[in-house]
Amino acid sequence: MITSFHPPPWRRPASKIIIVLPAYNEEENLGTLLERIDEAMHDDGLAYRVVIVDDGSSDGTIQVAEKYAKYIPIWIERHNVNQGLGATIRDGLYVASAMCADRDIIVAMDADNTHTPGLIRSMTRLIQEGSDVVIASRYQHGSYIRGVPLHRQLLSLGARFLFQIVFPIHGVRDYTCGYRAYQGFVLREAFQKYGEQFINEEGFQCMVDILLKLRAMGVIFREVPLILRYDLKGGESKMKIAHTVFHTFALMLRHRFGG
Ligand SMILES: Nc1nc2c(ncn2[C@@H]2O[C@H](COP(=O)(O)OP(=O)(O)O)[C@@H](O)[C@H]2O)c(=O)[nH]1
Ligand SMILES: [Mg+2]
Repeated sequence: MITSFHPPPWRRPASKIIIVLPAYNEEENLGTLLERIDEAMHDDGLAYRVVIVDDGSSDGTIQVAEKYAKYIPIWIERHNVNQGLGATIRDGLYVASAMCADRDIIVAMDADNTHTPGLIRSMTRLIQEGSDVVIASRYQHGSYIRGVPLHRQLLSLGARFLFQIVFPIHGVRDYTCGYRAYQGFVLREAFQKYGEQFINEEGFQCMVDILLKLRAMGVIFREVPLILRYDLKGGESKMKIAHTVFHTFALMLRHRFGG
């Protein structure tokens, strides 16, 4: 006898990927990146959407985003004036966590076309296997870095060792890379716990700050080896080095000694 099956009542819709792109004057890079993201998602059969936060760009970033919104589900957030990476990542992650369903995964990456979109597959896989946050890491066996100036490599390496000593996090070596996947509900819980203070660092040091706050929530972290194609980057890096180093130290002291 053939029994007819019902869809199980507990089964929730499959994961969707929400990709957050903080963009400041990325006209040159954004279009190519969106095409590469779309191909990677299509290859993997993953349902996805993109959240672009334009941080008061003075070039054609918005026009590029609008052009691709005809083909790809893109949500565009705009800052009228430049507010820095911290506020931009905060708004992008907030919008993404507000729109995500229970099993959705949020991926943040640079909009400068240096982060390889094909990695989203293994990052989301690890989330589905039980991690809460997955970092694309320069310090895992199999990572490959092309075109990053030596002084930038040394800075990231310095941050790595310092933070591993002062704030060891099981599973984390790369504290500063912005390419990460988050279990959507974990971000939602973080916004509930910390409110606006979840991401309150203005500059690039927000990346470390986010990790330290999630660490305090007992989140499970893992890493995948990053392929970083800095050689594909159009235009200059927007990181203000001295400013970021100073604020990263200040942040470390604040987390260590409170206040
Ligand atoms: N919102 C915002 N985003 C920024 C700013 N500066 C850089 N970004 C974005 O942050 C990401 C990282 O900047 P990027 O120049 O790639 O830094 P690098 O790769 O570390 O040299 C990119 O997606 C930039 O568009 C800024 O002032 N505001
Ligand atoms: Mg970059």
